[in-house]
Amino acid sequence: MSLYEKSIGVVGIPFDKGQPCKGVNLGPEVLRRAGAVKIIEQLGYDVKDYGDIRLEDIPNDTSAYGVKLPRTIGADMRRLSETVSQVVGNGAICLNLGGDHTLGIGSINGHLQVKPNAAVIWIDAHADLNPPLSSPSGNIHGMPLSFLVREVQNYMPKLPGFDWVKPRLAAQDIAFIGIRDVDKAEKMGIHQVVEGALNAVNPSFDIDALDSSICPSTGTPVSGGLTLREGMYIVEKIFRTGNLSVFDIAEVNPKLGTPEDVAITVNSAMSLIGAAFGKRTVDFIRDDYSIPKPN
Ligand code: 5AB
Ligand code: MN
Ligand code: MN
Ligand code: MN
Repeated sequence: MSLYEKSIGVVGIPFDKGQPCKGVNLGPEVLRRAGAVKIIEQLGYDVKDYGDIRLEDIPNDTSAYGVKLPRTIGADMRRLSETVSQVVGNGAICLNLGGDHTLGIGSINGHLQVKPNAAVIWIDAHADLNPPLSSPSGNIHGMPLSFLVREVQNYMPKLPGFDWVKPRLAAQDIAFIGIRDVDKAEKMGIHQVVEGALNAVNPSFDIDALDSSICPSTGTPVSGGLTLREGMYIVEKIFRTGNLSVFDIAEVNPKLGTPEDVAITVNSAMSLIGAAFGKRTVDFIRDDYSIPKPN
């Protein structure tokens, strides 16, 4: 089956509770408006848009181990996990439009529930591997992998709202790309993925993996990052493995920066989505084309 004959389920996660900047909840809206669904439909896929996931607002949700709104966030990620399981379980590729990068918890948990051997490619300026007690900020968008990686569980407190998450991911099944701002505790967990071991791949792309000049509208920009071509090359390569299973794009915040900053950032995100689903940047010459001769 040609890669383009697969179905794609699009899921919006208008979620911003994992970090302090307002506006990242508008990510799905701004990406849809820029044509995120259209761009993949035009590539020939059968696309089903699941809309945005419903988010909770649980009263009296007191902090635990420095994490704000744990029960609410746990319920939101549980719903995302169930949706991703459903999409992947139906044989489709899941495209998650964030939202802050907390979404990695729901996305990867749901994916691994259906495909336990999936490998994760974490494309980010940050490792997002802080257990709550070693987090310098208390922001859960810097912690998603700590919930999922088996080797970190000795450092994980029992956070209310998260008893459903299963640490199914082995450290050796994660590749980190673009990392350049790592906290002390995170340094211990970084491993390389074995290329040959890929069967289902879950690239989780935090837009801040790119150089901050091409993603100014994000909450935690870091200079010295990937160029757009490098970012596209990575996801093109993943596409060509034929094993793309879930793709996350996170941390686009249209409330940060000037309108031009937002346009640059959204444009970068759209280029990555297109490349991840096989949009060619160069139009290949058709077989039946011949160069017209002058009379
Ligand atoms: B992002 C930091 N490591 O834990 C922390 O943008 C930043 O999803 C986390 O990668 C950045 O607060 C989270 C200092
Ligand atoms: Mn980041
Ligand atoms: Mn991140
Ligand atoms: Mn960020």
